[in-house]
Amino acid sequence: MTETKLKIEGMSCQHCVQAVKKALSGIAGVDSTDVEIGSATVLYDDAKATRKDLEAAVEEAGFSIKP
Ligand SMILES: [Cu+2]
Repeated sequence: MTETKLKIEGMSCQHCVQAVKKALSGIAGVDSTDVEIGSATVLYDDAKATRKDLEAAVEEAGFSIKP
Protein backbone atom coordinates (compact mmCIF):
# COMPACT_ATOMS: atom_id res chain seq x y z
CA MET A 1 0.00 0.00 0.00
CA THR A 2 1.12 3.49 -0.83
CA GLU A 3 -0.11 6.69 0.73
CA THR A 4 -0.11 9.92 -1.19
CA LYS A 5 -1.46 13.38 -0.63
CA LEU A 6 -3.02 15.30 -3.49
CA LYS A 7 -3.43 19.07 -3.37
CA ILE A 8 -6.64 19.98 -5.12
CA GLU A 9 -7.79 23.27 -6.51
CA GLY A 10 -11.41 24.28 -7.02
CA MET A 11 -12.99 22.65 -3.97
CA SER A 12 -15.20 24.93 -1.92
CA CYS A 13 -17.75 22.95 0.07
CA GLN A 14 -18.84 19.55 1.35
CA HIS A 15 -20.31 18.71 -2.06
CA CYS A 16 -16.86 19.03 -3.53
CA VAL A 17 -15.48 16.83 -0.76
CA GLN A 18 -18.09 14.16 -1.54
CA ALA A 19 -17.46 14.42 -5.29
CA VAL A 20 -13.72 13.93 -4.85
CA LYS A 21 -14.23 11.11 -2.37
CA LYS A 22 -16.57 9.35 -4.79
CA ALA A 23 -14.19 9.80 -7.73
CA LEU A 24 -11.24 8.40 -5.78
CA SER A 25 -13.18 5.55 -4.18
CA GLY A 26 -14.25 4.37 -7.64
CA ILE A 27 -10.70 3.54 -8.68
CA ALA A 28 -9.66 -0.10 -8.47
CA GLY A 29 -6.93 -0.48 -5.87
CA VAL A 30 -7.91 2.49 -3.72
CA ASP A 31 -8.19 1.35 -0.13
CA SER A 32 -9.14 4.48 1.76
CA THR A 33 -9.48 8.19 1.25
CA ASP A 34 -9.38 11.10 3.63
CA VAL A 35 -10.69 14.11 1.76
CA GLU A 36 -10.98 17.68 2.95
CA ILE A 37 -11.37 20.96 1.13
CA GLY A 38 -8.17 21.48 -0.84
CA SER A 39 -6.59 18.09 -0.32
CA ALA A 40 -7.02 14.34 -0.31
CA THR A 41 -4.92 11.68 1.35
CA VAL A 42 -5.26 8.37 -0.43
CA LEU A 43 -4.10 4.91 0.53
CA TYR A 44 -3.87 2.69 -2.52
CA ASP A 45 -2.36 -0.49 -3.89
CA ASP A 46 0.35 0.62 -6.29
CA ALA A 47 0.12 -2.66 -8.18
CA LYS A 48 -3.40 -1.68 -9.26
CA ALA A 49 -3.40 2.11 -9.46
CA THR A 50 -0.93 4.91 -9.97
CA ARG A 51 -0.85 8.46 -8.71
CA LYS A 52 -1.69 9.49 -12.28
CA ASP A 53 -4.93 7.49 -12.06
CA LEU A 54 -5.85 9.34 -8.87
CA GLU A 55 -5.09 12.71 -10.43
CA ALA A 56 -7.06 11.86 -13.57
CA ALA A 57 -10.12 10.86 -11.52
CA VAL A 58 -10.02 14.12 -9.57
CA GLU A 59 -9.70 16.10 -12.80
CA GLU A 60 -12.56 14.17 -14.39
CA ALA A 61 -14.70 15.16 -11.41
CA GLY A 62 -14.05 18.78 -12.35
CA PHE A 63 -11.19 19.83 -10.10
CA SER A 64 -7.53 20.47 -10.75
CA ILE A 65 -4.38 19.13 -9.15
CA LYS A 66 -1.84 21.52 -7.71
CA PRO A 67 1.71 20.41 -8.39
CU1 LIG B 1 -18.52 22.40 -3.48
